[in-house]
Parts: sequence; C-alpha cells; structure tokens
Amino acid sequence: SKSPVRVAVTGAAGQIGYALLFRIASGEMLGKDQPVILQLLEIPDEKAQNALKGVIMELDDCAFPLLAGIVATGDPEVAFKDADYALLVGARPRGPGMERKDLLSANAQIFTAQGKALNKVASRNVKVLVVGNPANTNAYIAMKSAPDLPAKNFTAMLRLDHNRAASQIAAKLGKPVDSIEKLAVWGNHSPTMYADYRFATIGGASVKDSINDEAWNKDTFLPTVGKRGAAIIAARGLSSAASAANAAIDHMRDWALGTNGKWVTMGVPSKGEYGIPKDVIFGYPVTTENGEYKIVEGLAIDAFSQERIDFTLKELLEEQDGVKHLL
Ligand code: NAX
Repeated sequence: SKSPVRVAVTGAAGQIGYALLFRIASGEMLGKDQPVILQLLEIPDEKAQNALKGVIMELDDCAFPLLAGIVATGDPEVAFKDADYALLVGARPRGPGMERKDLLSANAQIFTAQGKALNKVASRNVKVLVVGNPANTNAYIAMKSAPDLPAKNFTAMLRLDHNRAASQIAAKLGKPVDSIEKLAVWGNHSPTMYADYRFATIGGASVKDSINDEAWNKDTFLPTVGKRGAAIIAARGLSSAASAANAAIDHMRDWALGTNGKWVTMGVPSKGEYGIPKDVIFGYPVTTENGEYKIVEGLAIDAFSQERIDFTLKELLEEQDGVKHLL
C-alpha cells in the first residue's frame, strides 16, 4: 500500500476548510488508495485554534481509513513541513471601510510569510493551490517569496469559474455537464475573468454553434458567471464554500492524477503564452499528465476575446503593481 502524503491546508477552521477537509481525508482528492496526513494552519488566536480543535474532533469521529495523521498549528513552518500539497485557503477578508489597496497589502503580508515558509520547509515538489482572494495575486506573491521552489509549483484557483461556466452551458443546452470538453477560462479569478466556449464541445457538437447567440454570450453568460459569487452571497448570506471546496478538490485531483487529455482551467505562472507577461498567474486552459500541467497553446484569439483577455490582464497587472513595493 502507498505511504502517506502530507497535505497542508490553511484557514482550516473557516467555511471552505469545513467543506474541504473531510473530502481530502476520505480520498476524493488524491485517490481512494492514498493515505494522507493533514497539516492544518489557523491564525494563532485562541478562538480560531479552538474552532480548529472542534473540526479535528469531527475528523477523528469520521474514522477515515485513509487519514494517517493530523497536525494542528498556528505556525506556517510547522504546517508546511515536508508538505507535498498545500492548499492556501486562509486569507484576510475585506472588512468594513477597507480599501482595495489595504486588502491587497494585508494579504501580501500573509502570502509573503507563507511563501517564505514553503520555501524553507516544504517538499521541493510541493504543489501549491491558492484559493484565498485575491487568489492570482496571492499566488504570485507566494511564488516570488519562494525563490528556491520551481515557479510552476504555484497555482491559483480558477476552477470554480470553470465549473460555473460549464454548469451554465449545460443548463442552456439541456445536456449533461460532463459531456462538455474544451472549455477555457482566461485571466483573473474575479468578475473580469473571460469564460470562453468558442472551442468547447458538448456531446461532440460545437457549443458555440449549438447556442448560436452572441448576445446570450455577452449579456447573459459572461455576467452570470462573473457575478456568480455575489449572487450566492446575496442568496445565502455567506460566500460560496461547498462549491469552492469542490473546485479545490477538482483542481488538485486533476493536477495530481491527470485529465486524460481533457481541458481544465488552472491559474498558472505565464511563460509568455498568449502574450501574457512572464510570471503573471493567469487562468489558462491546461491538460495534465504525470503530475504536470501543460497550457493548451495555439488557440486562435479573435478581437472580442483579445479585448476580454486584455481587460482581465490589466486588472492583474494593477494588483501586482499594488504589492510590488512589498516583495
Ligand atoms: P472564512 O473567513 O470562513 O475562513 C477563512 C479562515 O482563514 C478563517 O478561519 C481565518 O481565521 C483563517 N485565516 C486567515 N488568515 C490566516 C492566515 N494568515 N493563516 C492561516 N489561516 C488564516 O473564509 P472562507 O469562506 O473559507 O474563504 C476563504 C478564502 O477563499 C477567502 O479569501 C475567499 O475570498 C476565498 N474564495 C476564493 C474562491 C476562488 O474561486 N478562488 C471562491 C470562494 C472564496 O470566496
């Protein structure tokens, strides 16, 4: 049988953590034959550490056969020690009266410290997924703070946007969601992302031709996917958690176990693909195999798509500019 791998999760007592940890421990992320050791980070504050203790009691009470150990800590160097996977979920939410630049710099401090800790103690092959917002820029900061780890090991979560887009298309066409292939989401995990179904197929047929309605794309589909997070907050009174945890599971599972040629969306550091400046963490269509992702290259970018890609890139470059003095 396989030896256990170490999975670090930050923000482990938060809402996404609560929807995520049980699924990792049950084998949904890395396979039903892969034992895991959970290394859980929360802020040192007593209330958060107590909440984390409660979550661990429940993990214990599940008696998961694959759960080979649990570490709970307030110290990133303990949480990331020898970590094979790191899911960086914890982040500073926007408080009342907080400006965008305050939010960026509060998170820059967290992700600088966590990047340094990963650099120092994690496995040299650690696969890092940043979920905490602003996810792309936080991943960029962590990557820049970990110069001894390969840049390609740092990724941001665009999978929730990808899954939201797939679900809207399936509903529109009345076909099963898993019959969709070749869907892409470009750019930032924010309402500026560009969900692009020009190449997509559903049950083998072209999605674009089947929908055949450019106005629906512009006026319904893109705004619905872009504002989905806000719609869930408005309806539930809380931000998406179970669907976010599900997307994190999908992202890591596909990265670790491969997609068999299927496209998925990951936020990954650019090496210049599609004219995106190097190291910007950008949502791209990728395929994965043997624990490595590969950006799908050579796709035609029409004028509308170029405009949307430029728009989301501009936002990302502004975010990077807002934190550059901290790196
Ligand atoms: P919660 O506020 O419920 O939980 C966050 C937890 O992180 C808290 O328990 C907090 O104590 C902890 N935390 C804060 N700073 C920390 C640090 N420095 N080290 C360790 N733990 C720390 O938020 P939740 O709903 O779980 O959302 C977590 C993050 O995911 C937020 O930043 C949220 O904006 C982001 N999201 C990202 C999504 C994506 O698609 N990339 C979608 C869902 C979600 O909105």
